[in-house]
Amino acid sequence: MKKVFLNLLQQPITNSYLINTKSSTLKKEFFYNLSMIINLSNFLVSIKKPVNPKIQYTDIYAHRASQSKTMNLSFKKIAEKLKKKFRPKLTMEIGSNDGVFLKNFHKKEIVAVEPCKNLAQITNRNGYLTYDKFWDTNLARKIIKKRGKIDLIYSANTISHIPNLKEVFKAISICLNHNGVFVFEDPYIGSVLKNNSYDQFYDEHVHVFSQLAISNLLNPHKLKIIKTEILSTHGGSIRFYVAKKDSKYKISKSVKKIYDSEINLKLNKFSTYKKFSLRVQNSKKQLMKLLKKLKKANKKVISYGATYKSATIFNYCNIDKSLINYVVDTTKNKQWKYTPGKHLLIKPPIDMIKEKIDYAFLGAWNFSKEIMAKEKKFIKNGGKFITHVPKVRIIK
Ligand code: DWN
Repeated sequence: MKKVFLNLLQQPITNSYLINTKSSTLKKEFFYNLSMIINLSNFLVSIKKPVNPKIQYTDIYAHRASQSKTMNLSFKKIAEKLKKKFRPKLTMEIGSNDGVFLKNFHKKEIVAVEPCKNLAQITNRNGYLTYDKFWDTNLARKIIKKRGKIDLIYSANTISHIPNLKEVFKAISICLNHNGVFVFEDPYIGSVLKNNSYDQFYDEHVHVFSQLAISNLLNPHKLKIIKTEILSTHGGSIRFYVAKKDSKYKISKSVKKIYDSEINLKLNKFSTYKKFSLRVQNSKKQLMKLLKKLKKANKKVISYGATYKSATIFNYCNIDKSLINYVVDTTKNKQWKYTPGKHLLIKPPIDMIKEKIDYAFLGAWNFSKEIMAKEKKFIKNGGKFITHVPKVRIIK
């Protein structure tokens, strides 16, 4: 049985940055209802009615995974760790974005899958064979015909974006070597509940995983979780190591430990999600109260990082340019465009002191350490950051 626990109202497609705010452009903007459900038979948290991936992952996809030092370092670290541990002859990445993980491999040792043609073009140009297709069983068969079975499959922030997980895992089991390993990481529902980070729910995050849900979903494909890690990446992620049931791998203690902690957190109970939903409603009230108070006091407030996550916040809370002047972001192809739904202008990074900014809302709260380090002068000069995680507050 599937039950709705949270309604985040009408939302735009988070990747649809607008090039202008003419009424003819606004008329074409696509909105859908973002309601979250829990499937009480396998404990998977998903969007009730996901958007069609063909309108999400286009040749104008904006996000560039290489835009933060934190992520460059994190991908380098995991690439080195996986190479050392599994010594793969052939690796594949699903959802390779602009190649931030691929670049840690030799071009002949890795193949990539990336449905956004503009991104696949970047990595193909850099010499990494990239299939600009959606991950499915047809593609899996095509790849093994050309390259043979795969020793290591890695995927970050992609598997949770795919509506049909049955097809995903079937395709994995087709092309994974007998003793191959599939490693994937995505936002963790345990962290979302702990941090009240409801902005992890948006069109692309069709599912937000728990270990409980993933082990239920892998079972029919003769796949098993051999190890699980909880990560601080992106404000709380979960990394699964998956192998064939009859492979040489034993199940590590981490799997039982995380199972126990998820039962303890009651991730298998509807009431847990309902309570979370009340906290989200309260978070909205608190954020609106704070922003309205700052506006009344004539403070200049901007948002830092035109994240997909912040689209959920702005649209759910109804935050427009009457409350936040504009957004800053380092990604060139987001700059001088407008945020989806609420149409805040996105500027390149600015001198926050010269621009007389009083407060910056952390749209990219998951990089708060990196941002604070960059903006030391702003903070020293009396500038302040606002966050909504784990609760709405001005960071002291
Ligand atoms: O899963 C997904 C995650 C990993 O990335 C995608 N579906 C889409 C995207 O979501 P997001 O936009 O919420 O991700 P980030 O990585 O939190 O985005 C950070 C944004 O902030 C980027 O646009 C870059 C920007 N930024 C900045 O302007 N200055 C980041 C840092 C660290 C900075 O100093």
